[in-house]
Amino acid sequence: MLPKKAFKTGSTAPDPPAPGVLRLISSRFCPYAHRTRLVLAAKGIDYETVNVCLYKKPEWFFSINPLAKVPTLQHDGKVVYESLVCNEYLDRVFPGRKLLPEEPLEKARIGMLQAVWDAKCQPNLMKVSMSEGEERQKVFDALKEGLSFLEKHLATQSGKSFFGGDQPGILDYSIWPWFELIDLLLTDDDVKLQEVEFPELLAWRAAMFDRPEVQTCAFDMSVFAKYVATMRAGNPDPDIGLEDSN
Ligand SMILES: N[C@@H](CCC(=O)N[C@@H](CS)C(=O)NCC(=O)O)C(=O)O
Repeated sequence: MLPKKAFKTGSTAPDPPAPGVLRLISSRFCPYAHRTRLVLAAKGIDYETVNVCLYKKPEWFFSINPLAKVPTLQHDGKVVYESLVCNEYLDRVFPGRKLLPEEPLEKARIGMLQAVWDAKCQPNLMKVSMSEGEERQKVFDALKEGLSFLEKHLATQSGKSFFGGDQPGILDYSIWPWFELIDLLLTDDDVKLQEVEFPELLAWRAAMFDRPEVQTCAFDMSVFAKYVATMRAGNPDPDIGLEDSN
């Protein structure tokens, strides 16, 4: 039985996954790993989890993934890492609902929105939560500029709630972890997303919250907040909330 607590520097590597078993090397509070957990849940794929501590990385992790980052998948002797690569691999290899569009232009559109998210939204969202005063307002404006591309795309989808259409697709899951955390990241009133500016995106967020796969994977916000407090105190605790577990 694999422990829930994170493997740390000096730990013995767990045995490789048994044949046919998919393993996710993860970290409980990582939004990138969360992307992959969402895809696994959406497609109904069985898997086991090995949590690693990213502040005191186990040495053996580097021999599986040279970057030693999560998420990393192990599957029948193969290794796949980088969240978007993992998600595409899972979508292609496993049966279940297809999350990536087949149609080339549709696939290109999703890829371009992902690039906008990566360049203009995700970094600014993190910066807003860490900056103050004028600088924070500047970063918030840059974030809103990025988000307006997503807003416009949703507005062109005539009646479809998700970037994937009637159901969430690969992009919905890859941007969701940050939207789930948005109330922790954008705490003050002057940096809240307003209904009048982002009606589509806020409706999308509400629709995502209703999805069973999103609910299954949801972060426990009170534990997440405690984790953030340990980070801010300079001593991140990847096992917070697991005091009674192994
Ligand atoms: N581009 C990577 C980023 C993954 C990532 O940065 N994960 C963090 C945890 S949230 C990590 O593994 N950090 C360890 C490190 O940067 O060395 C992906 O999409 O998978």
